[in-house]
Order: sequence, then structure tokens, then C-alpha cells
Amino acid sequence: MHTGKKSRMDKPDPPISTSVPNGTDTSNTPVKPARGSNSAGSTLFVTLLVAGVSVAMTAAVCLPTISLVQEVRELVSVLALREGGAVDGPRDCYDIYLLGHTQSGVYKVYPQRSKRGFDVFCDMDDGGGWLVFQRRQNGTVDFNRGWDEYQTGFGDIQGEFWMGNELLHRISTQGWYELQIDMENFEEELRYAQYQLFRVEGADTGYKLTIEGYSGDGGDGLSSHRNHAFSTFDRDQDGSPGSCAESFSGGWWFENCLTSNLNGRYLEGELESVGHGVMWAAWQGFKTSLKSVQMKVRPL
Ligand SMILES: [Ca+2]
Repeated sequence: MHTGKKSRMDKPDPPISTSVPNGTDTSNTPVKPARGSNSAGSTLFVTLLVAGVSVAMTAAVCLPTISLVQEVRELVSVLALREGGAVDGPRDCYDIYLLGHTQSGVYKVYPQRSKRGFDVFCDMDDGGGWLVFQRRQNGTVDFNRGWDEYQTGFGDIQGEFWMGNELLHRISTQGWYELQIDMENFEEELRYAQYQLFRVEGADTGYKLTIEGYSGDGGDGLSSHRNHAFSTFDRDQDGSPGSCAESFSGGWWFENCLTSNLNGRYLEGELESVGHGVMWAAWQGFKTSLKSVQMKVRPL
């Protein structure tokens, strides 16, 4: 399933009315917060709601029906925000794709029905709807970072970046996600690796990796890292007596220690020592660093 569109079978299309992936953060919707206690605010609001509906019903006698429908929709939206309800925006890039956006770029998503939106990069090629959470392409961003930066993300979303483990966790656990890794070496050969199931567990597990079902032509460089927590030079949670992140640089789901490290140092081509560099041993062996990589997820 490397290419080709597909339908999202497991969930209905999101409503278009509240889905605005244009950089607008609906958490900033100018809804005046209730003052005083919540119950007082709710009571006042319900009173206003009843009064508003009564007025609207009266007005409906002489106003077009569509106005009444709009009024009710707005009231329901305000009620949802007031009461801490969810914003029914796009949860991932595939939702955005279903809304008709076919141009790759930065969009806002609301994973786990959060009220806050997050800017992510969507790859609308290759079948469309891919959410890119990692990219290497020229070595302009240093990937040898500590735990906190890998948790919250770093880099340039238009260039090289790591989206962040916490957001990756929230996105990958809101359903069933597949992973695809696109790779290129310095001979400009292209390969990919795809996994039918990919998820990153929560911070309490150390962002443990769940991964199953390899296919592709780049070889399986990740299954051996299955069930391992994420490690950085300042948080060793690997399967080695030493520290893999210290030895090989970057943050990764190190075991003892690695068959891949796509967050390794950006080196060019052949290496003098094994395991360093942007490495995917199943394709290029342990002594070759890749030219470009991107990692992306899409709901099954
Ligand atoms: Ca260790």
C-alpha cells in the first residue's frame, strides 16, 4: 500500500463547519469566559440559551430557516467550548486530506479532540494524508539533544525537525496508525519501509515503541527496537549496560544498541566506524549515513 488513495473506513468524515486547518487556533476563539463559579456561569448561560432559542423560534416565523439553523449551531459551539467540550477539528493529516486539502504543507491538527491546535507538516503526496514527524535532509539541525527537547520537539518544520514525543504519542494513540519511512542515500537511490502498526506510548512508559508488520524495499530496521523506551544522552532507558545515545548520538528507541538510528549525526555517506550517522542497517549496513529521511504516520 505504498501509493493510492483509500477511504477512512473506521470513522465518519469530520464536519466541515468547524474544521479550519488554516493556521487559526480555535482555542483562541473569542468566547468570553464565564465569571464566578462554574455552576453560576452554566445557569446563566442556560438561561440565556433558553431565551435565545425562544427569541430565535419567534423570529423564525419571519426569518429564513437557515438563520435559525446558524444561530443554533453557534450556540452549540459556544456551549461546547464553555463546558470544556471538544473541538471537532481534524485529528491528523488524513482528516485534513479528506477535507479536500491536497497541497503538502503546514496545517493545524487537534489530536485526542484537544481544544488546542498543533502545527504539523502534512505530506499530501504518496496517497495523501501523511503526518510527517521527522525529517533529515542537509544536516542544518543538530539532532544530538536531551530528553526535554525530544519530548517537546525541535528544528524547522519546513526543514529538518523532530515533532516531539509527546505530540507523537497523542497522535499515534488516538487510533490505529501506520508508519512509513522514506529514505535516500547519497547515490540518490530511494527506498521505503512501512509498518502496519506504529504507536508511541506515554511519558510514563518512556515513550515506548510499539511496531508491527513491516513491508517495503528498504529492509526492516525498526522491529528489533520494539518495546524499547526512548533514550537520550541525559536519559538512558536502553537495553545496554552503557548509554547508546552517548555512544551513537541522537535520541532513539535504543536497544543494545541499534539496527537503525535515523536521529544520528548527519554525516556524508561511508563512515569509518560502525553505527554512527543517519543509519538504517537493513538497507545500507552499519557504516553508511543516509542523505535524507522522513518519518510519517497515517491512520489505517
Ligand atoms: Ca543503558
